[in-house]
Amino acid sequence: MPKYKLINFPVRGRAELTRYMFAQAGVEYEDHRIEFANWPTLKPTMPTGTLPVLEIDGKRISQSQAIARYVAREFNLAGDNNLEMAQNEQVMETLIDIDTEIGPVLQEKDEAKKAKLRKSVFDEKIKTKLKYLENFLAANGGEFFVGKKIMMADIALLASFDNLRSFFSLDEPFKDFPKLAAHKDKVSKEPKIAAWIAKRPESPF
Ligand SMILES: N[C@@H](CCC(=O)N[C@@H](CS)C(=O)NCC(=O)O)C(=O)O
Repeated sequence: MPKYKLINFPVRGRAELTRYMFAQAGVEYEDHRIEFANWPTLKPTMPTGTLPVLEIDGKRISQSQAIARYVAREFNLAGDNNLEMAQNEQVMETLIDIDTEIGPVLQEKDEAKKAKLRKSVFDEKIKTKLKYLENFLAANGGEFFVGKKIMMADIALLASFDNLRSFFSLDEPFKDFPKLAAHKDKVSKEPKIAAWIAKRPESPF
């Protein structure tokens, strides 16, 4: 087994999906969290000047999606055949589309405009995409996004729920999507994932 070191800021953020998958796979890794104050010195040493970065026996891989998909493939969470892999990625890409919608909300500095934008982006853009996700889940029987077991797409929905809750200040972003809400609850109670949630460091997002 290679030696894994996951480098990120002291947040869940873009690294949390990978942390969940390490937990689900029961694989040891170093969860290396760097202080923001040390970032200017470290930035030039990272492959794309960003975090997260995963070191695999000392080889650095950048880009959170490349990292997550590598880890999923290594630990049999990416799909058992080419079609299942595409179905997992279909969910992943829809979640990225949702993340892309969050960007302008985070960048808006004026609090009044931000509140308005937050509501319109959620109601008019993100809900449409949540509905697509609910359809994918329903089409596969409602329990898992793909096949008959937990995979990357299922875990990614949990990570995205957390982002939506943090960045939209919504207690229940899946209020109008009962299948997604039930699915996210079920994944968060998977024993190894629940154990990680219970022991992980506190962070604002
Ligand atoms: N596409 C990249 C984006 C990475 C990214 O923007 N990371 C932010 C933190 S979430 C970062 O490193 N910011 C510090 C900087 O750009 O100097 C990924 O998914 O990993």
